[in-house]
Amino acid sequence: MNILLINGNITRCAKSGYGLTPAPAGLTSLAGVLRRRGHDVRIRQAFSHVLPQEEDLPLLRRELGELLGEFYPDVIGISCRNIWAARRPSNPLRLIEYYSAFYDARLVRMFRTLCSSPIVMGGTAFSIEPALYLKSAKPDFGIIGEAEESLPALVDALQAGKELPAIDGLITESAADAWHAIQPARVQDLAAVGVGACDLVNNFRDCYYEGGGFVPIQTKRGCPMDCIYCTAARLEGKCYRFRLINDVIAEMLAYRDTRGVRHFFFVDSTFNHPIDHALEVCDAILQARLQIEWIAEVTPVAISDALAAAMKRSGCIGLTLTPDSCSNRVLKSYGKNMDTKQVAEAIAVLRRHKIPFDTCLIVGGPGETRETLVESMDFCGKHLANDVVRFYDGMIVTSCSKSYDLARSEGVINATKPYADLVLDNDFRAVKSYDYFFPHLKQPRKQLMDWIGGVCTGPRWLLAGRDYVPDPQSGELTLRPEIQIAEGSRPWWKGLRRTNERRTIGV
Ligand code: B12
Ligand code: SF4
Repeated sequence: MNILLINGNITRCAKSGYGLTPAPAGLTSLAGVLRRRGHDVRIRQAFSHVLPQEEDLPLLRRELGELLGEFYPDVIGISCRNIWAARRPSNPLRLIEYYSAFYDARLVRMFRTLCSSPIVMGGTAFSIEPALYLKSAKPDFGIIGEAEESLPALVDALQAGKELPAIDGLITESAADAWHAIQPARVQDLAAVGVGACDLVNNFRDCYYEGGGFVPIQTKRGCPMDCIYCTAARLEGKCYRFRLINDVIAEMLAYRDTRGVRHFFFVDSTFNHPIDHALEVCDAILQARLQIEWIAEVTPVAISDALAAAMKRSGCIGLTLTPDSCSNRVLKSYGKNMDTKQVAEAIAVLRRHKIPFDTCLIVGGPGETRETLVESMDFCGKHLANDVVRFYDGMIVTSCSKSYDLARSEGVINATKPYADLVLDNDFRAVKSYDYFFPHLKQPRKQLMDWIGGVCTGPRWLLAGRDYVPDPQSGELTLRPEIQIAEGSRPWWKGLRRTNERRTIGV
């Protein structure tokens, strides 16, 4: 069959914490499996669905029409990655316009006017909030979770024209309200994933690499840790499953040799845990003499000198540390299973091995008080005074995370309807309660932000709600004009400078 896979993600705030649009790792992986089963597959990036006005829809129709002109699909798959659109809506009073589902729904509508091929949605955002997509975009099918086995099964069934068999993770609009009961699809043996079809993404360098991009490579799935806000348990499960190391290296080689790229991002939820596996990946890179540069997100609990040395030798040029807080009380309430001593040790190891890093914190989530935030800021002032630290104000609560049960038990979230319905009913107030931000202080957000702004004073510290603003032209979130990124910095945060280096360090 002819299968057209569309990447709907266009979050490309290259100069912000959102980063350049990541290459569609999920679609590449799916395309590899589908092609090996004899299907003719294309992967395309959509652009015009996020243009601000409905009057732009003819542009979208033309863009999709051109795609269909060169390849008539029997099935269309749309990958939905981020829940939020990270751009200024054209109508700020319409809640759905803050969500990528609004834009992906345009894709579905336009395809419907151009062809009658069945449309399947999937991807991380779809898997976390399927009802929002099913109710607003109305695809024929959705697949919750990892689709390397379920999508081929669906395609086979559609080709055979028979009644659909039971397929893991498969959902349709009629079951939208019962989505919690559907187990996400999961590939037990990642050998079945093989090597992704990186040659099928067109315009790869321009879309995803030039201007600071990193090519996504996954070495494993799953995470056994218990951070309360995290969706990994739903998306990938709690047990590690490892890809064959030969497949990982073969995929990097294929990207390097066919696309001329040499910068990679290990997209495992945490690259360095378990340490043995991370060491194995570093050794394999060295043995294969890949001569590449790479970055990853790492947990402070698993950084040894031996690993840091191996990472550095194999081409690591930057890491993102994700302690989420630097107060022991909050580390506990966020379920982080570490203390600030371990965070400080991890920082010391990275410094010893001269590995640049940035650090991410979530401010105002469950257990956070003014005192704990000051503790965190003190720690950052002591250990990270001149480093890049990204402070995200508010913990986003999704109904598949532990923080949801907690926020409900505290009465912070007391909505009686499912999240998707709140969004579609334009209920701003109820939806706002899913952004957990010092709810017990009962102070307006602006007041709290002014206070946090006053203590968030490092010269290279970013406070998301203050420092990320919509670009006046495109509406995409970007950094405030006084925060500059030096041209060609990889990763972007290495080149971060404030033009008004105004601040005193620490609290
Ligand atoms: C690595 C990563 C990043 C890296 C990406 C680096 C790179 N160059 O690729 C960085 C750090 C830059 C990043 C940034 C962001 N990320 Co991120 N990221 C991830 C992470 C850990 C892995 C994504 C990945 O590549 N997976 C590997 C591929 C193979 O899997 P996959 O894409 O899920 O695809 C599978 C399925 O989803 C499905 N599928 C996918 N497409 C389709 C299509 C169809 C038709 C079907 C049927 C199935 C299907 O099948 C695929 C194969 O199994 C995920 C968490 C996670 N564990 O998934 C978060 C995640 C995707 N990120 C998320 C977010 C929010 C962001 C940011 C907005 C964060 C921020 N505030 O800055 C930005 C946005 C970036 C952008 N421009 O879009 C969210 C998205 C959902 C949400 N809550 O909105 C996730 C899920 C984490 C979370 N909080 O829950 N991210
Ligand atoms: S936040 Fe990271 S370390 Fe914590 S549970 Fe999620 S994937 Fe694992």
